[in-house]
Amino acid sequence: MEYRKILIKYGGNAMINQELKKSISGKIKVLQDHGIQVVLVHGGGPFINKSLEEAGIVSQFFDGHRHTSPEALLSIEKTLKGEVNSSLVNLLNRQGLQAVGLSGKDGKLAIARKRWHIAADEAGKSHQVDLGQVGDVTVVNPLLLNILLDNGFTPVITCIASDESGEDYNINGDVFAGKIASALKVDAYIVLTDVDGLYLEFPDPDSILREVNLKSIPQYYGKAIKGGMIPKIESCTAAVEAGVKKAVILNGTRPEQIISYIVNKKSIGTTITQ
Ligand code: X2W
Repeated sequence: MEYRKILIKYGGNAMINQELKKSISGKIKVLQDHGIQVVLVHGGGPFINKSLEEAGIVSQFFDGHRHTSPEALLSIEKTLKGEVNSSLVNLLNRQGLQAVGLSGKDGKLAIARKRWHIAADEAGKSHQVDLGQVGDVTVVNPLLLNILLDNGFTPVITCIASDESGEDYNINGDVFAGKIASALKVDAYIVLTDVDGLYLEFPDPDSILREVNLKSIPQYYGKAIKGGMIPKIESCTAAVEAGVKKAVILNGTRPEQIISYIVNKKSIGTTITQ
């Protein structure tokens, strides 16, 4: 298939060093040189961990969502927007692109709502856990992104957004990226992580699942899909259900995979289709 518009989710685990970030930026330039519009959505978990540690704030996670106090949110937004986003914009610009750094707040491109965590007690009864300033995306307004893309700019978006009343929220990067990919109806939603795809038996490369469809996904929970892979697969599933043709898990620590998959159409990573 021909790709015209793609979204790449770049997670903090694949931002191990400056060289790697530089290399990813170079691949995005190659894609644009092939006439492909690229939106970059990023998180920055390890950078947030560091800044919260320095501020003496302890992090607690609930199914991949970090409990976020108002004080933690200030530190998280500073890190994601002021440090990670700004550095990616700089690296893309150095490649000759015109990158535009954004969060969901800019142009109200994403509207958030508070997210509650559902937990089960020892008797199996479920109850809601308050995660503080943790949100979900309810609405995406793709106009600003399309204006930027159609004029040759590269949007670089971090996973913070406000609700209708202006309250700010910290949103899991995978959840956020999946919603943006869905609204843009991209041809491919690429999730960059630090492994080569979904493994039936990690680390046996022959056990990587090359293609899975929505119907077969549930059978892999607890096996190929566990831990940090859960929010990634959930966001891929949601995007494909919303009409994105394919979602792909690739290894961001091997940036050449982006070109192999999109330009050279190699069968690598794990592709999730309808
Ligand atoms: C995430 C946002 C960053 C993120 C957090 O605080 O870590 C929540 O958990 P990666 O690198 O993409 O994992 N937000 C609510 O998701 O970063």
